[in-house]
Amino acid sequence: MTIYSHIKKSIVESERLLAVLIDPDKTELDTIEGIVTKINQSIATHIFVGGSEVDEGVTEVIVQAIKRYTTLPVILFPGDVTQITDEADGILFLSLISGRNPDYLIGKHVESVSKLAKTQLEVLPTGYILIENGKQTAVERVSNTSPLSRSNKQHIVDTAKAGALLGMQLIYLEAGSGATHPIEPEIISAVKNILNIPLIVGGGIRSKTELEAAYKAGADLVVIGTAFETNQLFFEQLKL
Ligand code: 1GP
Repeated sequence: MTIYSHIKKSIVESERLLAVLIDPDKTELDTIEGIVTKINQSIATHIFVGGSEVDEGVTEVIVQAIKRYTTLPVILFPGDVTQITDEADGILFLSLISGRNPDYLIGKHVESVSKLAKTQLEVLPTGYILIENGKQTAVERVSNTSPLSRSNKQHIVDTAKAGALLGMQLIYLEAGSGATHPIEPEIISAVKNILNIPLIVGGGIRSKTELEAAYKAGADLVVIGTAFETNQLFFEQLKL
């Protein structure tokens, strides 16, 4: 079964999906075995690998190590073309549709084609929507784009709908890694109401309550990075 059909099947069966985000830039190679062992014992269903700024070659080595210790699907969540590696199972082919920088709407994608052609990666076209959160995020800085205002819900909904109409297979609502607040449940549910494709939500989720709130509002797959990085007990707390 493909990664995408598994995500869709999980939604039909009301299974909640959770991706742990590993940023190769912040992760030492010799800690991977311990991290992945904890992920295997947790409720996580996917591992995402990526970061806004990662040195060339580092992602490949980290993904190789992750794959050694898990059978969970490993999906690239790349900040740049240099993070593409055939060692993973799939790739979020992200179009930053909240921004107006052509490089992140189509430019990087064209650049990546010859690299992707040499891989077996499952490509998942994803409309990536950055929502303002009170502080500047790495995505904002690196992509040189502005996030959408969280007070203009209709604009966020219309952006997600436009992504779906363009043929995206997934929509990802992003508050930014380490965001002060997660995306508000009202925004998640407003977007979910108009979508018939899976909805990913991430950024700033640090507690089981916030995780549950995101699912309740309509998130199909939640992404958590910082909470796992800063609190190893977070894995255990999610089971309680
Ligand atoms: C960032 O959505 C992800 O791209 C995860 O964010 O690190 O805040 O969990 P956190």
